[in-house]
Amino acid sequence: MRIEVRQTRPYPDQKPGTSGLRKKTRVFLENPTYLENFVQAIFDCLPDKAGKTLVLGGDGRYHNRKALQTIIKMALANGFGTLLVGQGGLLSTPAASHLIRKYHALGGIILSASHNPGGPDGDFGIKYNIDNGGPAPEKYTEAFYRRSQEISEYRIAVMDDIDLDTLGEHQLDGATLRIIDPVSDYAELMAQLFDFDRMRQALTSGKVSICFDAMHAVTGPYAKRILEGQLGAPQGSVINAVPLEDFGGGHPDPNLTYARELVEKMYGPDAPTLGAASDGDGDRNMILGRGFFVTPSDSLALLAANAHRAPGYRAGLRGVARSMPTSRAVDRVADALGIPCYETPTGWKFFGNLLDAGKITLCGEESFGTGSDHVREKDGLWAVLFWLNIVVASGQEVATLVKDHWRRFGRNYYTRHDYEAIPSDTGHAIMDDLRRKLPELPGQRFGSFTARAADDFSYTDPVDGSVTTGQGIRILLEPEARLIFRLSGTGTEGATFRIYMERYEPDPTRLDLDTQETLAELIELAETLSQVKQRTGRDGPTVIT
Ligand code: VG1
Ligand code: CO
Repeated sequence: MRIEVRQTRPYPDQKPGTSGLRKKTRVFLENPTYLENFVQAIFDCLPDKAGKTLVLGGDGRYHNRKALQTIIKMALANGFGTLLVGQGGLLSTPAASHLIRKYHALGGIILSASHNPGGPDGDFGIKYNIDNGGPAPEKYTEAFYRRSQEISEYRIAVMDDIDLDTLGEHQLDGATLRIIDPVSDYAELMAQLFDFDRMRQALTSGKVSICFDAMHAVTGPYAKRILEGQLGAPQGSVINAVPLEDFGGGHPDPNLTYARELVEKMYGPDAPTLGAASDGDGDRNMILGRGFFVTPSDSLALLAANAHRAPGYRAGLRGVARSMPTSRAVDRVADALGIPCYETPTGWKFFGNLLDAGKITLCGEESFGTGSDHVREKDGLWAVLFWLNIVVASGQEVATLVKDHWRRFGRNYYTRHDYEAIPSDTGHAIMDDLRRKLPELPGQRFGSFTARAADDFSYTDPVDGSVTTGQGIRILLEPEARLIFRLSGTGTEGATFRIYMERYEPDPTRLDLDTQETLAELIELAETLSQVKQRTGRDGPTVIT
């Protein structure tokens, strides 16, 4: 194995966002060494990599295999001792997180642009996870970026491509490369957390049924093996199960708009008990009952309230956490359980310290992300199995579980409106103006609401004291409601402006209202304050969740 040191020059735009470096696939294809520069920048920031283990895989999208071959050769040239690579180049984000932990790896590289479409005209991405299995915290991502701005060379082994499809071990000049089954370690972990015996009984007897839409993304093989294989759900319970480079031309985002096949089934006459979908890299989840959609914020609250029904969580929860824009439904459950509830900035990297320190057991985001201390990423299939376990153990319909939850805790009506791909300048100008308005907001009356407080969210990590500022404009209202504005950190085109609206309803006779109607006054207030429609010339959001 010959190692070459090749000259290169920095690219100015390699700053990781909410979840790694995410760009148009074209950027990776058209700029030679774009991937190499970023990977070398990561490796340069890891001082003790000699002989260590690195986990590698991706969501199978276009360019996954080629990029992986390059990264393998670079990892070998940079002195790693063992490489664990998912067969076919596949690893879901949560499975990669688990492998890093289980095999005490130094870290892992996951190739994915998550729920963004793939293909030459779609998106591609690369993220690094540290030794706890979680996304690299900001002090790492900032260091990667700084390094990428001064990089002048990268190291690569000159060798043939590795056969990614055959399981087994390769010895390469003292280093070991293992092509591993991407599913088995993960499946074993799930069996430890949930009541597989009871779930199998319910599924094979037909008492409970499920439809899981893998959206032609990475969870297909995982869901097939676990739901149909281990738990005995009838063949065909998992749909769109084969991972494709272009996700079958679809948008692997599990929401009511993009998971159309599943939604039609769940609102049709033969709907199964539970419907679910996951995203490109397998960390997001959407939960549906018969003719019923569970908002991700409610899902987190309900999992917290019912966690004791699953064997892995029977001992109770130490605490919970949610990202700032996620609805406050889980806060009420934490109150009732007498456990702490933390509020973090958007992005899974902020949960890592809380999980490592044992301060929380469950956490989640409004963006279809839920997870626990079993790994250090959000975990789509885990959430689905958790719901299945709760449905089986309670013997209740999804809708009944949620409505009972609302009766007990009240309901946090919640919606998010996205204005995607607006000009960057406009996005920043809207945020700047909102920021300027902050001091005058408290005490102001807006229709039936009064602003109680308003700030630009900043977070002090309770474990390491690190401070993260500028995480979104937050307006707290009376009676209890919130309005939040922020710019996305995962987009690859212009800016995406997100508005999050929430209103708490304790009245038991008002728990079945239409979400958009009951939030109409807040939706209008968001427009008054931000003028987003006028300033973008749009007549409404591009996506509503
Ligand atoms: C979005 C979501 C955020 C999530 C992130 C990564 O970020 O809002 O909650 O953690 O995507 O999810 P942003 O900055 O665009 O709002 V995934 O499934 O891409 O790993
Ligand atoms: Co994802």
